[in-house]
Amino acid sequence: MDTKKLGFNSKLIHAGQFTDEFGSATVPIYQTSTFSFKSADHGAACFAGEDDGYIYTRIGNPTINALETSIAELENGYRGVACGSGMGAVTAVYFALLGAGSHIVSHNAVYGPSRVVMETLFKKFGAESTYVDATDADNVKNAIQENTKLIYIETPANPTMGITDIKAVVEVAHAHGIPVCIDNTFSSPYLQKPLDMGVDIVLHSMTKFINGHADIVAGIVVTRTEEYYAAIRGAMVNIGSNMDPHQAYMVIRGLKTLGIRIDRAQENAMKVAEYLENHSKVEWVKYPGLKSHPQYELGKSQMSGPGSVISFEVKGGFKAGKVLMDNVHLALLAVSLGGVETLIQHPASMTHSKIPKQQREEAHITDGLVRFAVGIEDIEDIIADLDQALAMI
Ligand code: LCS
Repeated sequence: MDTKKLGFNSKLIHAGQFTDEFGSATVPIYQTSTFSFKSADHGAACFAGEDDGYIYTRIGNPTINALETSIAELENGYRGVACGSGMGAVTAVYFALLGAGSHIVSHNAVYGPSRVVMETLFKKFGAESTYVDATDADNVKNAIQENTKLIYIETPANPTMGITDIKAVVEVAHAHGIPVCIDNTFSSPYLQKPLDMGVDIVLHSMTKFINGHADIVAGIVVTRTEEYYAAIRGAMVNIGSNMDPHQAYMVIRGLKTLGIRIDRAQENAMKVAEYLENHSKVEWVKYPGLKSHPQYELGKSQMSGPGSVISFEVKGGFKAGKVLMDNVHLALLAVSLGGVETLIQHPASMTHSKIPKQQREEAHITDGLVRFAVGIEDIEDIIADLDQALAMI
């Protein structure tokens, strides 16, 4: 079946899938580290790339390949490189495209470790980085240097929910011959398709929406061209940020319901955002579905829905935010997002705590910012939980 012609929700279930001699309805788990060759010549041909037979699971595995094929198709990309975690995917991209004397321009409010790894580990090896407010593409343009090898954007950004104009950044980058990588974790391919907007590389922490059940850590990179694919797969294989076959099976299982999960979560999120915006104890709310979001129109033009992550601050800042976090019962006080369960966390002391305070403030990650990842529970229960916790402030 040519799954490329199917609708998105049908692709979620059928793209990249294969069966075995028993007619298994799901992709089997090839829980093996290595694959035997038919002959010495066959082994040599596999290593030479003249035969596409499997060699070793760090290099490739049928279960992992099913997931890679599926996500690549959902993103309208060339091929995918699955990784053991979202950070495995981020660093595989950095390793493939950066080196001593090279430079990256990135958004100042990306997921904390995606920035910290550049400013600590990659810096140690002589790669430079500039973090700017990429929600204004002119800032990206002005930060480009002679040695800039990658523009790296997260949109919507974690945790500020700032939205970057993807097409504007692509235009600026490509005018200088620089590739663009978008971390599409917050939207998933269901809501946003960066490769269709001219982006070269897209990546995900599949720990979030794609798997969606808070039981797996995983990542993936999808490229538009063979050239970037080969470079990133090579990096992934050599640094060993590969996925495990059982992990791939779990992600495939979660992926199938991506569309209906996001539909429900963002319907809930819209109601939560409106509730928060009208609450007397709430200072501000940032959610791409609210007209008050500074890039509301841009968000609508490049995303088919606002997603289900909200950032907000209660009056009284961090002290009051702490009372809220300590008094919710349905929402779990936990990092991560994109699962079926509602989560609440405090970026300044948790996910973004390794970023110095001054840099956090420049990126609008204020000490009072609370991140709320809305799940698929009954909306009445989510709001009742928030209501009783806000009453404690
Ligand atoms: N990119 C984004 C946008 C993320 O939110 C995360 C994780 C990563 C990459 C890294 O993925 P991982 O290695 O964890 O699969 N974000 C987290 C968060 O906001 N709370 O906990 C993890």
